[in-house]
Amino acid sequence: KTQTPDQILQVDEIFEKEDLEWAGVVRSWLDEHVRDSIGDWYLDGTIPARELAEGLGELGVLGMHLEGYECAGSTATQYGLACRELEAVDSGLRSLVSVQGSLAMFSIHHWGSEEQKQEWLPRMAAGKAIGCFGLTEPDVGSDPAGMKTRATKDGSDWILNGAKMWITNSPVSDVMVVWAKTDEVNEKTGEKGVVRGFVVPSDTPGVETPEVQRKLSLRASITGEIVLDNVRLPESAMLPKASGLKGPLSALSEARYGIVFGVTGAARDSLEEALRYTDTRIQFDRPLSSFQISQQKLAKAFGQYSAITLTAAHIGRLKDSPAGVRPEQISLGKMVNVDTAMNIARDLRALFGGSGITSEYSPLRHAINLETVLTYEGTHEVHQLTLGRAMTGINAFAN
Ligand code: TGC
Ligand code: FAD
Repeated sequence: KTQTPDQILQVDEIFEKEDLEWAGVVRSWLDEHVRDSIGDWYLDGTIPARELAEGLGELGVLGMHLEGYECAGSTATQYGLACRELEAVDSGLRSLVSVQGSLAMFSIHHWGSEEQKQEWLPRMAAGKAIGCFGLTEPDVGSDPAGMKTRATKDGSDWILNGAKMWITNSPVSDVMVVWAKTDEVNEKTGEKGVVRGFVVPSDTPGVETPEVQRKLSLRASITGEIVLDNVRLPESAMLPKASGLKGPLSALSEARYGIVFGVTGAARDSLEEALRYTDTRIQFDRPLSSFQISQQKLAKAFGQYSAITLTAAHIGRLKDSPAGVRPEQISLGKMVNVDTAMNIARDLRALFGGSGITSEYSPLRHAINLETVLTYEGTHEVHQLTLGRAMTGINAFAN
């Protein structure tokens, strides 16, 4: 008699029944619409973002944790469980949902004017408008305080100049949340330059979004630049409530939270696939699953999967609690869960022998995708240093 990892772990004692039922709905939708195609999209280096966004909008996962404006207003745990199912298929799919709901929609929802919310959020929740989020620049990644993109005033208009790099979905977006520095005096430094957010329709004259080519990781996701050449925007394009790095960092907290849950899906899928394969592949007249070394690999991966699932559940509960979750707690989850999920996927890949390097089986695809996840939304090292700072009180990022 065999048991699945989730049966041994008794996930129904970790999460509420109705939340797991919701995860089941997401999983069934993905089985029907995505799972069979993902290997081909990965090899082709693309994803049908527009068609998928509309489907995911109907399913109700885009901005599902936000209130009002045709968003579902679900709990953080329910949102996390949706991310887990999405990333069990591919990190690129979870990225699409993270960028839409946690980065672009959250920024407008949290920091935007009523008009901005009315204009964009219902369409984005339905997947009829695709959003992206431009923080990183060619010369500025881990240290966004050093951004070079500038927003200057011309009468009541804003003029944006600069470039953003590595922006998920910029080439297929309808709207961009772009972070730039204005000429205002920064109260902390006493120098000119305050980080502000701008809601930029992607067809605004002066905006270009060349696609990043030749990626080896996160291939089922579209990545681009945002080039801003004298982009003129009305005064109303600025997010009125965001001033300083807190604006983008608050959105990053939301998306990092989704990753904490999401990567447990990639780990679970690797484990389930390895169990299926080792059960049917015969060598030396025995199934691979009967060898002690195979079982050791499976048991080790299962132990690690259990730990990251419990970590995600804990952080979800904190986020759903009245006090909320703190940035360093999210850093803990992102640092541990991404690294561990990547190790699980990589170790299990070996059980597939030669077949494991093809797109027929998911663990290597997950492991390679997780290389990107380790880097974006704050690199592994940024989260280590965030935790180091929280524990020692010393900022080791810079002098
Ligand atoms: P620090 O001095 O710590 O903070 C500046 C202000 O921000 C506040 N804050 C936060 N607020 C909300 N949530 C958070 N997580 C926050 N973290 C900080 C903080 O309270 C402060 O507010 P105030 O009022 O005092 O001004 O800032 P720092 O300069 O020390 O931060 C350093 C560091 C390295 C931690 C930060 O710059 C950082 O996180 N860097 C990493 C950059 C990053 O993650 N980029 C990601 C780009 S987006 C992306 O990758 C999308 S991938 C999408 C996909 O496809 O899924
Ligand atoms: P760098 O910051 O140059 O870091 C290089 C190395 O130096 C890393 O190992 C880093 O940890 C290390 N390092 C840097 N500073 C320190 C320090 N103080 N101490 C110790 N080590 C340090 N960004 C967006 O804004 N929007 C998006 O939608 C988006 N999507 C992305 C999609 C993909 C596929 C990828 C790959 C990236 C995406 N990013 C996005 C960008 C991503 O957030 C950045 O790549 C990331 O923040 C790291 O920045 P960087 O690449 O410039 O690396």
